[in-house]
Amino acid sequence: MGHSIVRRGGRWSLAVGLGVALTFSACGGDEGRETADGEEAVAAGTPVTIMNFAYEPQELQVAPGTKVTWTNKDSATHTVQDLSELNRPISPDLLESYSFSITYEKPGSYAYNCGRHPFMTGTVKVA
Ligand SMILES: [Cu+2]
Repeated sequence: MGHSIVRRGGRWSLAVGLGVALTFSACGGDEGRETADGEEAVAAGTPVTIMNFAYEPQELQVAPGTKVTWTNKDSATHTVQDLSELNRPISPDLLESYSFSITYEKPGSYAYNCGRHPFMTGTVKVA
């Protein structure tokens, strides 16, 4: 007989504190379009991946009014620290799989970096 272990293999259903809903970003699909049913679409918007201590893409061009969403895929904790005239407060610490978004309303060039690793830099160009 033995016993069977039921595994929910292949299904990523991680619940974290802070009310952050994780989407299934580990399963391919760089579109950031897979929205979890009924939940706030954290991954919606133009995605930037934080990986290997770098932002990818490092430079991003979007239209005004675009929401840009960073998702940390490193095991290290990172942040998104706006360095532009927006004077946005720095993001919370982004643990692995956490996301953070900024909506850019006006045309311009918006630099940011990681508050923990200032050598990690990126730019959002809004035009
Ligand atoms: Cu960092």
